[in-house]
Amino acid sequence: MTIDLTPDAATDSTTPSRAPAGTTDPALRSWVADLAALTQPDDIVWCDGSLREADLLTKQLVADGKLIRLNPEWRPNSYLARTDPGDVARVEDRTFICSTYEEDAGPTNNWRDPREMREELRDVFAGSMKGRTMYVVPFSMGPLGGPISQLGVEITDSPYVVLSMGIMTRMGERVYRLIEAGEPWVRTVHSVGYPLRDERGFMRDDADWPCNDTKYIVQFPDSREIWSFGSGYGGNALLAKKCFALRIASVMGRDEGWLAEHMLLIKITSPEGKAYHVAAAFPSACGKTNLAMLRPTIPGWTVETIGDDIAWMRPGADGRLYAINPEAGFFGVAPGTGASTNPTAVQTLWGNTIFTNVALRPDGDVWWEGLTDVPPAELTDWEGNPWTPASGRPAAHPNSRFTVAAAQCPSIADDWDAHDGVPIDAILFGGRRATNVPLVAEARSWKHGVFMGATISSEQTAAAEGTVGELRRDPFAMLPFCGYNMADYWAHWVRMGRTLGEQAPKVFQVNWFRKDADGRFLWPGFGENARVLEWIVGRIEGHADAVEAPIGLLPAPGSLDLDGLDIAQEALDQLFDVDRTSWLAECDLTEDYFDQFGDRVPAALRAELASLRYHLERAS
Ligand code: TSX
Ligand code: MN
Repeated sequence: MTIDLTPDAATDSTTPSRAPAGTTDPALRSWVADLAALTQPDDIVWCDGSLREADLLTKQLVADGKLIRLNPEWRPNSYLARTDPGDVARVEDRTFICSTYEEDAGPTNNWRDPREMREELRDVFAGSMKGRTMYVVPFSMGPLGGPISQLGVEITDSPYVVLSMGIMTRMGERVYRLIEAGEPWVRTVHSVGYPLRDERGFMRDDADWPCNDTKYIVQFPDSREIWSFGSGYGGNALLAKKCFALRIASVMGRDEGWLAEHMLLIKITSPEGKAYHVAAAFPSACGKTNLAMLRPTIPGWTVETIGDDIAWMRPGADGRLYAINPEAGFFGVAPGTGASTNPTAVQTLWGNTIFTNVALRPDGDVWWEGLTDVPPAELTDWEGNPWTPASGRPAAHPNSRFTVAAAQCPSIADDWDAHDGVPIDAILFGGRRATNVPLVAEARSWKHGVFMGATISSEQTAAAEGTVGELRRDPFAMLPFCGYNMADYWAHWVRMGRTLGEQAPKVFQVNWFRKDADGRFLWPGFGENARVLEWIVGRIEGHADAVEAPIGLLPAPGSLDLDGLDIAQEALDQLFDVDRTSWLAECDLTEDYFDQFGDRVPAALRAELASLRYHLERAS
């Protein structure tokens, strides 16, 4: 089954006065024409972002066996996609930053010479869309025309990507109009790298999940361009997300004075009815989406969702820092999402959801590890094979995902898509630390907060990740996502503090994952984290007390609300213990870490490290 979505066919009789899809913008038209000449698709479709378009693409994918329609009684308008078993995650070793100079990519990125890479990509993309349709996907990151928003266009030969982009971004025709009016836009190109016609014109059958063993995820920060080849999955293929909203946007932010961050955004309302907005950076597997959808256990407090992954922040006219969630949907990890860990996410997924690599139930619904305590007796696993609880392997891939509109989240905040963004009151930096890092500590200054962000780390939890207990550093949770030299990024954060001055948000370090000597979590986490948020709000309002510790300001005894919580004093003491010896040892590791960036580390961070050592040595 093929469906003609060419401009003429898209102008149906029900909308006689509608202009043909596409754009009159000469730069966009010639860019698309050049790419078509290079990749040689059979057809070009100018997407308009309409429901009708999504519906036609979905029907085509289902007819071709590329999407499984879930039982609409349980999961209306929802679908399951199964990827190639070799195309299940982002490919960091094939992710390249092609700045003019290698030093501008820095020691934590794979740098390639942009001229050489351009030549290489010409060969790789030549004829890569033969036999396929090329889709032109116009999108806005953030509210259309908003002061913090940005436009982009993704060229892709994957209809799964078009559907996903329709959920994850504000995709649609109005973006063409803004481009025609002269708004800048980011060029992004994607091919699954599986042409259906060979050099001599012979057709081959399509693969169930077309992709290529050779993959490229390439960012050109100078020309703000993205080229992705060989993968149809997630961050490799939905180029608006990690590639644009973090890697390219971080460079734009550096050059233009704003911040593109790997942060969730929430709105907290106190019992007095006052609202606060908080941004928080956590590395992966720390429960960012869970915090974004937190249900407070303490009476009178509410937490509402603005974003679960990315925040763009820019100083507003009043000098405060304003943030938007540039995305329009959640691309969340399914395993571990269940009634006890995140009931709000489970409710969000009631319908209109694309699931990728989860398990299929005999009744046509989906399942993954952690959705329910007891697994179903029979399932089809993520690879399409029969599965029972005795199979001894996960039914859903550990990195399986849901793709769903943010607007469908029951805890979505009324101001989640505010045109001008929301004013940020506090920034949180978290890691997964079994030792050393207390439940919460307030930074003594903006610079101290930047130091907290730059030193985010997690202990290895599995042998596969390296030596168990060893620190894995993930500064600002941006390690795989910073589009330039990480040390320059820290310097940019220090600069932003100067711009914001007295209006800069307060900064806090949090850690839900500290353990006792027997390996038991000391803090119940999840909804109880609202107690930490309450103390943070108390600090903003100036009524919660803090005590000086070498590493920052800790809650004064009695200032953290523990009413109704069964936690022993001994556990509390351990939760906030600052051990001089192990902290001094960690300072040595931090110095080694900084040293790999040489003299590009901002002096302010070297000074913060010296100050931390001084405070630790002075403490008795
Ligand atoms: O997301 C988590 N959060 C943040 C919630 C708002 N997780 C899951 C992380 C994996 C993605 C957590 N896990 C949190 C947490 O605060 N805390 C923990 C650790 C933990 C796990 C189970 C218990 C307690 C702590 N269970 C009991 O106390 C019974
Ligand atoms: Mn993320």
